[in-house]
Amino acid sequence: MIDESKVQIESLDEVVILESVDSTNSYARQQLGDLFPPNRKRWGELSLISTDDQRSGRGRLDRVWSAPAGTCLCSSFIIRPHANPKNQLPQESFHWFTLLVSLAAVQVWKSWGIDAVIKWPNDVMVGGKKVCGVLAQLVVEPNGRFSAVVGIGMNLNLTASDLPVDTATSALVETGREFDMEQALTELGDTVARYYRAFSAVGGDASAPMLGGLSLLDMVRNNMATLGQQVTVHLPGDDKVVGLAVDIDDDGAVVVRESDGTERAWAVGDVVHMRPIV
Ligand code: BT5
Repeated sequence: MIDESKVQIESLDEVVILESVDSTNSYARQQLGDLFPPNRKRWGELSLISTDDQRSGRGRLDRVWSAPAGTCLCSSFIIRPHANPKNQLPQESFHWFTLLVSLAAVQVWKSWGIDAVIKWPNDVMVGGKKVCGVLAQLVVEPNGRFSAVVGIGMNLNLTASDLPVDTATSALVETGREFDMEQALTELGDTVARYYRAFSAVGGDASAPMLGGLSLLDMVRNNMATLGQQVTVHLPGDDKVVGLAVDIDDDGAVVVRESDGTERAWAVGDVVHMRPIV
């Protein structure tokens, strides 16, 4: 169980720790669907719900996210730009939240001395294996305002035998040491808050310089393993496109150059999987 008293994140409006839950994303979406406005208002502009015992976690396309209780830090950020009258983030920029949270997680892992990278569209990888998955969902609140719930599972203290799939790894497996859940959560919360506020301050323009003069897009490009890789883009209905991942565009879509030189951008919603060709 995460000790709530050890989690102080000044930059967030609310931090709620649950002893266990089916899914932090579902829980967060229910909160935003509450018909009584004060129950939604309590979440302010940026809040966090976390547990280390998630019983029915989900990934994209209803895939399963799983880990034994006590090993994986499962969190959902509730993002409600409309709660702040000064926030000008347009709804079209919300699709950047997946990469923004992935980038924040990468920075946290790097601060622990672990060489983590983003794999487009929603994974954080270490040594070619997955350590975090991110799931962003758009929510329309009962008053018609748009919010987002961005969930992230962080594999901290799974042992080798706890790993649910052979494409997964954890901080414990990679370093041989245990990680403090409360500290990890504090670092993640603070980093996401910093990026979110910087991104809001530039009006959701991913190409605009923000932290240290770098744009969100620059930071994503600099931490993205996918670029320069030969990939197979798996589309719904068994269709596939093979090519070189050459860039991330202003909308966060991956640009793939096929063998005839054609370049096409693929948005996350179009793609079932994208796998490197090894
Ligand atoms: C994701 O989906 O990777 C997004 C996962 C988001 C999980 C968080 S936890 C908090 C919040 N609440 C939720 O209910 N969800 C979010 P996707 O790209 O579709 O990948 C899913 C695939 O990852 C599965 O099909 C497995 O192959 C693999 N997988 C499942 N559990 C894993 C784990 N613990 N570590 C690494 N890979 C895992």
